[in-house]
Amino acid sequence: MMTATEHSATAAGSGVSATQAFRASRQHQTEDAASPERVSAVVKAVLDGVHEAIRTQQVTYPEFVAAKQWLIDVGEGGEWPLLLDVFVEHEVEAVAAARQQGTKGTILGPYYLPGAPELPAVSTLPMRADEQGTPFVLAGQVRDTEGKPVPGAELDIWHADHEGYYSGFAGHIPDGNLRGVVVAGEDGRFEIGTIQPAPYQIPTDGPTGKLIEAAGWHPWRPAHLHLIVRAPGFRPITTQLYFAGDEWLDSDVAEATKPELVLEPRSQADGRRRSEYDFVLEPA
Ligand code: MBD
Ligand code: FE
Repeated sequence: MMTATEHSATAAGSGVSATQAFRASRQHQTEDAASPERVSAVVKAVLDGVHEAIRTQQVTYPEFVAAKQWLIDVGEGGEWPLLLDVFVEHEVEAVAAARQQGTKGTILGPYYLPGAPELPAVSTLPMRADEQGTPFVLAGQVRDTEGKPVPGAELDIWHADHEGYYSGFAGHIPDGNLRGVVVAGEDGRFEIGTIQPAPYQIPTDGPTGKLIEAAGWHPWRPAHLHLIVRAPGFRPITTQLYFAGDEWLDSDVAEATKPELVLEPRSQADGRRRSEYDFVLEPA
């Protein structure tokens, strides 16, 4: 029997959905094949790192077999997007960020879904009639690096619910819940009504969760809002916003927090919590 706060959001369910979402997003992207030199250099560096770990840790045959089984399980559970985004993406993002101006970015993660409905500059995200969680407003302005408003900038926003579950990846949540593309006004301003998400826990019943448990790490990400902020002629910014005081802010399992991305919500007159956050886009 499930209680009101226990759901069938299994690792296998969300893992397979994340893999499908990744495949679907790939169909819209065209990429040049990497040169043989590049493939050789990068893959050799990765393998060198693995070999080095085997030597320094004196890895045994039973450990090698356990690793092989675990890697098979990651694939079968559809958890490659989850695993790679939790443990690897932050480093790819850091390499990219070193050449970027404007608002800090951070990792995309596995739970973005394109095609959320467009909403006016002042709007409330689609949510259940009885959506739980502290009502919250994110308001601000999108500007360019010279300080001029970017009219009609899009804020593609998605986040978990008050239990840390994402629509599209947990069967008990309606499709599209807490997802939307908010179109800023002519002055670049926006005001998005939603609820504050809960911290996110890596599903403990899948291979990624099993690894975390076996290693004695914790499986938590601090509560966060995901955003892609975009406008024609500008480099899109993929980022996340966090909440001051969050228990997991300094130990995010995905290592994706940055001090510039932490909100300090205040209570506003209508009882909702509110944060102001302005985004700065650099030319493409
Ligand atoms: C998430 O919600 C997330 O944002 C990342 C990066 C990884 C796993 C779950
Ligand atoms: Fe997330």
